[in-house]
Amino acid sequence: MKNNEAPKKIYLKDYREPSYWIKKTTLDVQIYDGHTDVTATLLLERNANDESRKLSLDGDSLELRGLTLDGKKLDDTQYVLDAEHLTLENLSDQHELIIETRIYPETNTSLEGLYKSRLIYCTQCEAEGFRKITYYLDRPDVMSEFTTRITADKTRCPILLSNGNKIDEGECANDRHFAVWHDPHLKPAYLFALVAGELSLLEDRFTTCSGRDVLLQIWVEEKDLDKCAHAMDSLKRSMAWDEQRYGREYDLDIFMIVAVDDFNMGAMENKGLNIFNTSCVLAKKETTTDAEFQRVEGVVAHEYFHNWSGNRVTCRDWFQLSLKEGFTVFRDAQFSSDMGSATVKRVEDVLLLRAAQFAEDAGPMAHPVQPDAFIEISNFYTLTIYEKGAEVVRMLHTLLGETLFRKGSDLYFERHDGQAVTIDDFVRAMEEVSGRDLSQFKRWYKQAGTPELEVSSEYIEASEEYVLQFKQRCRPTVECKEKQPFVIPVDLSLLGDAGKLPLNLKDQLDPERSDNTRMVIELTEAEERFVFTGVKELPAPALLRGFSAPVKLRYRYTDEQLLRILKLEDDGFCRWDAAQQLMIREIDRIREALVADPSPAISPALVDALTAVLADDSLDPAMVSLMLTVPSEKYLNELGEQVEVEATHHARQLLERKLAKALAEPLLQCYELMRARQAAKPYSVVAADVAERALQNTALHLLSILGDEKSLALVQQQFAEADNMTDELAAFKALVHSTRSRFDSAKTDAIQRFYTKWQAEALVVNHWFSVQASSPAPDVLEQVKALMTHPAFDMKNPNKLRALIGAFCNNVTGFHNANGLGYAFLGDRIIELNRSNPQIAARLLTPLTKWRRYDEKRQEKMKAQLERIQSEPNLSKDVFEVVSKSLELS
Ligand code: B3K
Ligand code: ZN
Repeated sequence: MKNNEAPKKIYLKDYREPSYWIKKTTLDVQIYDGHTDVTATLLLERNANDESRKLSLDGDSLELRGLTLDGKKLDDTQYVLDAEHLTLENLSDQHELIIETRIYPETNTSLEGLYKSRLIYCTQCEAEGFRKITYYLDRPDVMSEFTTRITADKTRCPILLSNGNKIDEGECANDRHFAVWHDPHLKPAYLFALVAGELSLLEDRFTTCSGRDVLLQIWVEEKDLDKCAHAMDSLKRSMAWDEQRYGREYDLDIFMIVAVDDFNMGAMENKGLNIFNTSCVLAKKETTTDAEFQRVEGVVAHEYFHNWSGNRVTCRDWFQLSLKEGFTVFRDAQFSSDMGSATVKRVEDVLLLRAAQFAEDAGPMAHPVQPDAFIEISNFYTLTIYEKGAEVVRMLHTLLGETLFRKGSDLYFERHDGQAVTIDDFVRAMEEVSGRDLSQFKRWYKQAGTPELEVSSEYIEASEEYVLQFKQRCRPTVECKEKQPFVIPVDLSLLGDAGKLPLNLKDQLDPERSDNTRMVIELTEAEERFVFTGVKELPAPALLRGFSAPVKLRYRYTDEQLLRILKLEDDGFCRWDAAQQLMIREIDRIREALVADPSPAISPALVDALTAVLADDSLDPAMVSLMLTVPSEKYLNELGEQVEVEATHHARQLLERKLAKALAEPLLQCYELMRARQAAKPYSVVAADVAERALQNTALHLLSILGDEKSLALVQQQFAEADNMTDELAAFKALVHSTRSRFDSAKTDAIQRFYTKWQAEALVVNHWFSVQASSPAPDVLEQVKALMTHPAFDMKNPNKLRALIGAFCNNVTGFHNANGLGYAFLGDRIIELNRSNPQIAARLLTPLTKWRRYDEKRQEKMKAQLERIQSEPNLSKDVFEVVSKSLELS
């Protein structure tokens, strides 16, 4: 996009069906060293619902070399070609159009369309990348039958893959060979994929519920073949789970996963040929942390589940993106809960929502789960579409219950199989099976922003009544100033001194959804009041159990009430949240006290409560670990109106120090116990073992803060002895992030050793970058700049960019250093990346977009960088949209 051109905004309200359908798409792809020639044969059929006889095909960065309509070559007076379209007019009802284009995968650094990752040719077409391969109706409602012939050099590209089943292969002249793939399922172009290169294979099989035999293949570079077992196992479990839980069976004879190093996101659900970032496939204990093992499992499942929620039933247009993404994230979250610990998974999801999605909702890129306008769709693969979208589906599940929800999803899949549909179609299926009117519920899709739920209570001892008063409000966002009330399911219970109290509502609710001591009430009004009767003592209300709605809850809990919830509530999320709230309070107190006292005391009640948590054998060690984890700076900074960079950092650091000191003894015991348990058995990633390592390493982190000889020795010992990456990385981080001078030489030594040991493992080297980039050291920016010149760094590889630049920009004290140099550094990188990889540039920009939340001086400096980026010539649509929205007057 040139600076003086206004970029076009696309609106949901302007949706129109295409003028033509593409019944069949036959691709002939000739890969040569340096360029690739693509011949696309399109069988066109006029859309009877549309009068136009004009066909405007999308194209981007293509070299048109020939156009043949029904066997006749067209000259350039017979079509119109501009930078984004190839247009033909006065067409008939049916045509065969042959388009010849030349493309340059070797120099395609955008990682969209056909590109080369190291030695492997691969594609990424979602959302609008297919138009970088050939001219096409590159929109998800145009579904076509694809046949793809790939021809390439036999030695350089022995493996040739595309969607569907291989129907032919053979040799050609000049040491070349070909393969022909046919996909019997109609699909939009965004699900097209092609891979060519030298790849090694892990193979397995799966028998579906109806007895069909499916070949499973994972293709990777040979050196990584020993890291595929976990992904294969995850795939088989996903296939079985989707049959059991959703009645969805796989539909081709082969399912392939290919791993490549250069990939803009985690993975892509192309029909029958998923392409993955290596970071979401490869796993083995020496090189992979537990969190990464779980991510591999989750992403493999997510992409596999898309085969139904996304591929068989796809989106009509990109405004419906959350139809497939929100639903599929919900499905993968259910899967992960079933495979591991449901509470831990829930807490992790809430952490992400609160620290990042709520921030998105409060920032300039805020948009509804179903956006109504965009400039560049790539900017809308957001936490709102994915995570909030999943929360919305989760609320539907809560409101309908498992049985009706399943009926609704069955109806949705059956009714719309093979179609490109909308979010309304999904909700309609849920309405039909439940008989509920979900029109108000749909506001979750239409209104952006995080609702704030203020709750107050009153206990009337004389009448034994307990009143809960709810007020919801949602701040205005660009697309909607006056928000209408949301439907908010509030899962709650009341805790007395000795445990749960029976719940009796004055105005009876559906008894099926409430048992005696727990119920889900549904808020629908801006203000509502619920009266519980027969309440014999002043209770502590456990509100939003399981985080039943993505809202900001405000209730003035007393410390005593939080401690009671922490002790007595059976919902793990609420217990954890009570611990978090106690810590947040403590941090607030410290921040205030610090003005007069450099070392304020912390509340003994908190220490006692955490001591009890540590001593409680009945608790899952993973929960203990989470409860001992002080809220992140990122989350703390979300809580107030204005971010107080230094004050929050210091108060948080102080709380950690004081807790470490006060809990030193039980922490050490716990650390040793977990280590001993681990030492007594072989490594495994079952939830119970992951939990023990999590607690061991949380304890190690806190102990390392003590900074004494003993803790240094402990960390060094773990670093030296670890036989798995979870433990090794935890120790490495403890060394590198230590602010104690006693750790200095061990730190330098560890940085050296870690790199020397792992230099051949790209994914481990990414940890090496990100641990250093997230260090609290005052000279972290200098270190990051130095690391950019390290031979292992590569500006073209998104994983490396995220590991070094991304980690630094999320390092609150480093990036937001008052000198503003962090901002200028990011500005430089964005300007560079705007040219090579606009998608990644726009994404890395996120921390700068939040400039309005900082003090005046920082605001000025952040804004200056945004303005500098905005004034760049040839700004990509991606970066333009984010920068201009950030600078718009609010
Ligand atoms: N559907 C892809 C994301 C594509 C992003 C394009 N910019 C991965 C996923 O959500 O499964
Ligand atoms: Zn997805």
